[in-house]
Amino acid sequence: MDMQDVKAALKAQQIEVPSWAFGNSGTRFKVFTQQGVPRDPFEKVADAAQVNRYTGVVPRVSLHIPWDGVADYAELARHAADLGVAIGAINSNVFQDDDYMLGSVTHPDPRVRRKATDHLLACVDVMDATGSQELKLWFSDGTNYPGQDDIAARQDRLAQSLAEVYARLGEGQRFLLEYKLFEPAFYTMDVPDWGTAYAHCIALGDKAKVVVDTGHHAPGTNIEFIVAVLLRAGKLGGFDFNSRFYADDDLMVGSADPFQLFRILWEVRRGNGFDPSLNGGLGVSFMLDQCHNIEPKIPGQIRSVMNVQEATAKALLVDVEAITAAQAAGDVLGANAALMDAYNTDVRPLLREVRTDLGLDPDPMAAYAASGYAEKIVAERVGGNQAGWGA
Ligand code: RM4
Ligand code: MN
Repeated sequence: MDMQDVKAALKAQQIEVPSWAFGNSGTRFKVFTQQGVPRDPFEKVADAAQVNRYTGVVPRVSLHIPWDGVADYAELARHAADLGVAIGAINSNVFQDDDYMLGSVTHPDPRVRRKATDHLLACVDVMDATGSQELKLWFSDGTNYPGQDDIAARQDRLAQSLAEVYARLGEGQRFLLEYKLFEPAFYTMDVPDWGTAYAHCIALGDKAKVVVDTGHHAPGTNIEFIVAVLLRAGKLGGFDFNSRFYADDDLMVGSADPFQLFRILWEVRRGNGFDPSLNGGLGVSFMLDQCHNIEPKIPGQIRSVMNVQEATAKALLVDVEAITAAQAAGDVLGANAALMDAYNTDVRPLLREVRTDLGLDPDPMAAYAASGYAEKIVAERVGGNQAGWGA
């Protein structure tokens, strides 16, 4: 790739930010409040638009329903468009109702399963109203104790619900099935790994893809291997990017292990995953799913977007001819060096150029800090209830 192509690819990359990252968050021990935090979905979208304003590569914001429930979703979509962004993935939530203690779509009681599936169908209505093209399905369903429920029967219930939701998807819409190893269920999760998600998606068809949340694996898991395999199978729908040191930490992407992020994005490039025409024109979605518990939220998102861009730039700088030749020749050290040369390149000057070309300030963090927006929202957002994770 010559430098012009690398720059063009960086300008074309789209990263999506989560609405919930702008609200207050914390751990089960304490949620810390911050001044100026949004009080409703309209304010969350406004903050997401700031991330786009200073990075130029964040055209969409994901919603979480019912956290982002509004009376008129078309109005929310218009509000987003006025601010230069659009509504991205609709994230369903079947994990915060008392009825879901023993599961949602896999619950032993058909009444609860009906209620959960109805929520998923209602999320497709929100997609229709907002122009969103993807539904993200994450299930907290599972069991805590051996013998608690029939593992295979729960898979049947899951398959049934997914089939109903799949049938409801319109033209140009898809769902992304997310897996997670453990938590909140500690013995079995009903969608614990990419294999289970893949099996359900394969059974349904092209509109069902797997989403890889980077925080949802066992320590030491080779995530880039999963990415390569899913891309090869045409089943990688997207990412929920975040970083983890221990469990599902939801820290800023690229902060705990930037080398892992690079390795993932290299496999994306190798598997043609940056091609927007992939997956019937829906491509691979590069979404963030994180929380900013102690850092300011908008700068936290800007930093995260920059981290993804830096890792992407390094992946784009890998000399494909050199690595391919080394691989073919069995030159282990040469192939590894081709990868490491790219990783060890300082791509910050290149990204500053990309931003300048786009008419942006080359330093998004400084530009946002100087804009006065942070002070403005602290002064204006007085009263009301601050949005918070789970509220
Ligand atoms: C889950 C999963 C989902 C996210 C929720 C908040 O662990 O990662 O993608 O919507 O958390
Ligand atoms: Mn996620």
